[in-house]
Amino acid sequence: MPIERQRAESQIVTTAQQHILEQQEMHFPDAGGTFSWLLSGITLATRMVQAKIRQAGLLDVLGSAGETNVQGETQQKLDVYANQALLQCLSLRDSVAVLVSEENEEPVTFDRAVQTGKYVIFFDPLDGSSNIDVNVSVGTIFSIFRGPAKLEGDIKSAVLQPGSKQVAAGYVVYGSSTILVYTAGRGVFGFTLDPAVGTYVLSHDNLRMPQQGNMYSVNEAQAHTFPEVYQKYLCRLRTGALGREYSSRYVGSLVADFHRTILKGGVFIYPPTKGYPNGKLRLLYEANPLAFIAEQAGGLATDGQRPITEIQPHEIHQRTPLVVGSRVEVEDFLHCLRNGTA
Ligand code: P6P
Repeated sequence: MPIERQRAESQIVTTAQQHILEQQEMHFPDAGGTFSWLLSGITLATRMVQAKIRQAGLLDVLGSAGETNVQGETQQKLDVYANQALLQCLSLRDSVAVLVSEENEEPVTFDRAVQTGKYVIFFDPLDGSSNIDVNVSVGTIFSIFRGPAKLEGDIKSAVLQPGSKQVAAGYVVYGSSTILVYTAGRGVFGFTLDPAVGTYVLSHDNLRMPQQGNMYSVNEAQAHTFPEVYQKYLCRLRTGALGREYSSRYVGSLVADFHRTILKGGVFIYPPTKGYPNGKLRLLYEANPLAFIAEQAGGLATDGQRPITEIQPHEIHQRTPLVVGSRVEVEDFLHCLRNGTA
């Protein structure tokens, strides 16, 4: 093979933009470019956020912004920046009809012409932000639905859709490297940001979650307040009932814990607790997108009653218990639930 061709082939990289366009041409030919243009708004915002995070200690962007968000949580300065970056980048995409953010009490709507505004996007702009000051990985999570052609009257019916209606979902983990993971319903793909170029490059093609892992992820300090079936299930993991020894790994940053789980297998659990009887994690912009990604990668996600993606939401900031991970571990949990025994 001539040298030039060898060199060319060895240097072929696929950027997120190219990949999204290919996915769109293959599976959303009627999107007419709006879907890829929409996703480019998200990737742009995350590149802005990662640039701020990388300079956090130098730019006085650490620490509290002095406000609390709709969840009653103290907003970190980077929370505010990340939220503004996503709102700004996505508001410029005229295919966006509604934006729902963890940081905003009410949905943000846009009075688009009927034929343009068609997507409803949910996002947690900077999940795990309380970890920022101690340099622990944080993340952005997003979920995309189609909305009605025209938003009329109460828009909540447009936004309160079950996760099975998602057309795409993804997250960016700002860790030792910045990685975008997304699905548009035809597999899961990961892209690592090349900081020298400022471009996301395909690094995890058709990502599949191992059928079984050897790590479980839960806040052990709360275990005594978990419902009994969760405590019995954890005992099974700790005592080798699933045929192998498990290690406990818990970062306390959902995107970091989930990213490890999708790559290495195992299970992440946020059960009902004394402090959060309905679970702490939010359905629409945390559990739904991660559940969609997990299912597309061959895993499972449940709230203990039903698959996460089958929950009919009743409130945009509602919380849910979450058990998500490899098929073997989650099916064993469901078995414990059905039989009420470990
Ligand atoms: P706990 C971060 O605040 C977060 O919302 C998720 O990123 C994380 O998984 C969870 O809370 C950690 O909660 O109660 O274990 O500190």
